[in-house]
Amino acid sequence: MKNRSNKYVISDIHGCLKTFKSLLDTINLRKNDQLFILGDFIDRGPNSKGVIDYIWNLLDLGYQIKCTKGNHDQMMCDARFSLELQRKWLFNGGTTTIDNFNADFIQDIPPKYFRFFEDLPTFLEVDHYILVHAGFKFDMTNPFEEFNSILWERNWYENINYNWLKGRIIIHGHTPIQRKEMELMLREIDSNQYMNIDCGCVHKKVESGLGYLACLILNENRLIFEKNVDF
Ligand SMILES: [Mn+2]
Repeated sequence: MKNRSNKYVISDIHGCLKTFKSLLDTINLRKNDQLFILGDFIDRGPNSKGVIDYIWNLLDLGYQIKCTKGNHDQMMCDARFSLELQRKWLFNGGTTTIDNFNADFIQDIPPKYFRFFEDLPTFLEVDHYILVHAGFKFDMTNPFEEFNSILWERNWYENINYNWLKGRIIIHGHTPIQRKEMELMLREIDSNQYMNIDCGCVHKKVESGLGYLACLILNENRLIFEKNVDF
């Protein structure tokens, strides 16, 4: 029996709609819960369009979902503006996304999908957590303003400015890590003040510890792993 509201964080769904849905079943998401999704909704997986449609459907039904933007979501938006950027996106998994939309060209994708991504914040602050897709560059006066790092940064733990961070904990995705490593990271979350929740859902190699959609329950400091069921 679940009698209080939970705060769930997931990331990097990458078009894996079936896995996303089965995770929501597993956690038994309710309308008084809050679900935070940290970007990279699309690309590589089989149903990118379906992931966005399903999130809209849940929002229409009154579920509380807040999202941040990922580099793939930004790449799709940028792909409209030059052939070079389009090539970059297609090379990074955009071809499957174009197919999902039954589109021959990016211009055939309905504008509302681009608008959804464009309107997403780059980070969220929830309680003493900072939720972000990739990470931060800490040699900036204000890391919140370094848009490119927020979407793309990797290997930034050694550069954390704990004076700036104060008591806050950064929750992020973007860089797939193995399930075991994630479980270890959770044990250190309070001293490290960071936590990676990307278990490489779309990289279905469960034997090497990837291929899970991970979900962090913020208020319980607990992880749930949903095995990829999309392919
Ligand atoms: Mn990413």
